[in-house]
Amino acid sequence: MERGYMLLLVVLIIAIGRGEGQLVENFYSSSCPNVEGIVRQAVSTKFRQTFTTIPATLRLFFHDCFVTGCDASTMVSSPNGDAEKDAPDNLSLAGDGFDTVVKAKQAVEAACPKVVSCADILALAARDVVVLAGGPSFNVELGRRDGMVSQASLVKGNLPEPDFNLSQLNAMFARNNLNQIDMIALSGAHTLGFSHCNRFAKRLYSFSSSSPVDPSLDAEYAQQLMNACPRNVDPSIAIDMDPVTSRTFDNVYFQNLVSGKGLFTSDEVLFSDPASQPTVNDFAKNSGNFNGAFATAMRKLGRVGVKTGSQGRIRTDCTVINS
Ligand code: HEM
Ligand SMILES: *[C@@H]1O[C@H](CO)[C@@H](O)[C@H](O)[C@H]1NC(C)=O
Ligand SMILES: CC(=O)N[C@H]1CO[C@H](CO)[C@@H](O)[C@@H]1O
Repeated sequence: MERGYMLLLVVLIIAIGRGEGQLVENFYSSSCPNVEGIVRQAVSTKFRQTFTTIPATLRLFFHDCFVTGCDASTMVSSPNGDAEKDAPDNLSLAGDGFDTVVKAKQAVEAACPKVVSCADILALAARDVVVLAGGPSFNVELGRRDGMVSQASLVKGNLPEPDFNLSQLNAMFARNNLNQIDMIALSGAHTLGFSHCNRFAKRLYSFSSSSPVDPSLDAEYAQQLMNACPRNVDPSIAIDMDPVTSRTFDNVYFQNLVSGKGLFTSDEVLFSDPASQPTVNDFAKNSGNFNGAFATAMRKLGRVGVKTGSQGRIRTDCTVINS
């Protein structure tokens, strides 16, 4: 038998033997060979229109994967207003992330109709925005199918809250096969993007009966936050999560944690809890270690709850479940 076929056969046997759908990097090599370039092009066009493309797309991928798996269920719009994106956390999912995937899907459909899932396009776009912001590149595994369910009620309890402590964070990430190092690396996504004031106001004004301001916050940073987010501030006001290099994907997020400038409790606790502090110190000092851990964790995140083979479907319109 020819060598190539032999190899293919071995790969097939291994895949079948595992008995579960596996993602592979070259899933579309014959059905849509240019898919990566097409998505990259659409993402960079969108990025030239607005920087928000970057944080919005990255966060959309995270939310999609943590709620019923990486199946683009978060992309769906419901006429009744009860899809995943309609859950209270929606307010903060910036429209530009959805638009990025819609645009990329249109470009992909023009070249290879009904072949590439919205879930895979979102996974590729999430990698591409990290690269555009100066972060590490990595290969994206493909072969996800799009989910058939998108319900607001499924969001609650599946996304971490900004007041979580280390054990709560670890528990929620562990449910998604992500360990503490993955969790810390992925939290580094907060090197980009915005948060609305209400997500951390408690740390400034009503932390505890003995101390209204969270003592783990650097005093100067706390004052800066109070200036940007006075009590009863307009709820649409949002501030940079990385006060130093908000538009660059870098390890400054971890340096901020070391100096008491983590915006959420869930950020700062990564440094203040001795169980995670060594990893934060490592990532703060060594951007290569952070980049490597982030790339590894993003690939693991992309495997969460995926539908493969005959499960789910390939949507033609990412926002319509049965399209
Ligand atoms: C570790 C637990 C996490 C918590 C508690 C958390 C919580 C939050 C909150 C509350 C916001 C602000 C939303 C707003 O007010 O607009 C936010 C923003 C953001 N999060 Fe997370 N997050 C976590 C992990 C992640 C992960 C794993 C990623 C991606 C890999 C991510 C990516 C982002 C991005 C990029 C933004 C900025 C969004 C924008 O500017 O549009 N987060 N996160
Ligand atoms: C974290 O929070 C949970 C829930 O509030 C609590 O039961 C647990 O004791 C906390 N753990 C630490 C280390 O503070
Ligand atoms: C932009 C958007 O879809 N907002 C909705 C978010 O969810 C609340 C209810 O939780 C709706 O009232 C908003 O219309």
